[in-house]
Amino acid sequence: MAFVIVATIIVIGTVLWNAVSPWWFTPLASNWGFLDTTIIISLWVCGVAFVAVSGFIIYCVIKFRYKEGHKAQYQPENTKLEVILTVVTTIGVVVLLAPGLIAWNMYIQLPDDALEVEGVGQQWVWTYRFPGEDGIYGNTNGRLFSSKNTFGIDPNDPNGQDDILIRSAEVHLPINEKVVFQLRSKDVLHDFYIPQFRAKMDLVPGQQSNLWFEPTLLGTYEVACAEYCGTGHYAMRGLITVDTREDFDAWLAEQPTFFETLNEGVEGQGKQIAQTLGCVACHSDDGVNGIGPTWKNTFGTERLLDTGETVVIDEAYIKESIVNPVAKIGSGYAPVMPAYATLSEEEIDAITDYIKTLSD
Ligand SMILES: [Cu+2]
Repeated sequence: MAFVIVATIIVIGTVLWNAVSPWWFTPLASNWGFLDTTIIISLWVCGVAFVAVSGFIIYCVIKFRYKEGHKAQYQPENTKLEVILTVVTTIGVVVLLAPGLIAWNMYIQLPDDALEVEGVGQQWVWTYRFPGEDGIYGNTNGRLFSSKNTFGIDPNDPNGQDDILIRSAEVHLPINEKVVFQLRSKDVLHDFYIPQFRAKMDLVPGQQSNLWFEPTLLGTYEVACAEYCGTGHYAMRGLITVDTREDFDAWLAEQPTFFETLNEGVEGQGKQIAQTLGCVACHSDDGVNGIGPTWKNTFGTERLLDTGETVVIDEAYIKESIVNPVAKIGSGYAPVMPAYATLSEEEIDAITDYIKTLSD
């Protein structure tokens, strides 16, 4: 009897939990309502099966409990029951699978009339590129990556000159317009995921993957990397702001083209390099320590090292830490920073200058 009571409480509790739980989807902000429908259909199929099977077990425990003089019967064949179970199970499995196949088919049919944006993932930042006025992206090549050309765009390709580069983690999109994200990764597997859009796609190094959706709600939404990609994975966050078309156009007009970034002065270059190399994923500029120590108000101060010695944070220490990070590890930090030995003297100076400006 104890089993019957416990099982009944579990079944009723599970149903109630699903009915009244505050844990539910965030409000939908894209066209992908069908994905919610698919999940709800699956929940219903599984829920009905769970209640039916549990109910049947509870019924059997009560009905066939031990009684003096009663004997079990052996009934190896029951065609009618087998047919019913096979048909019901088949319907259940079809209802579980079919909506997912339909949704996937819609998901991979890219619309022709969509806005195109390239999303680039790297450990541990997102950046974006629009094809510019000509609507054609410039060719890219992994060999061309540098701190000045973080997208690896061919500087001799005329199609690339007007490409608009978003060298920060925040990108804007116009509301109620279809958008196709062409996704590529510079290093390892990442996954571009915006929970409110129900849209998600892996980035595979050496390949382009596509993700399309249509934002339907104004607002700012977080892009979370949904594929474990190293120590800084949790910090690999981006933002998508959905604007009206006018606001979007105004924002886009402020962003630099590839041609402009090639010819920009040294001012702000350190910040830009820190941004695009991904330094900022671990080193904040607001005083909060992350995977690495913050850069805010640290220049000129002393740092305790894991060896127990202290070191003054001066230009020499910063430069050494960029090209050979494990030489002097701050106490309490893991030696996980990659060495940036290929940066030019000029680039290292730019980053060092930038770090200096962050101290009063
Ligand atoms: Cu990632």
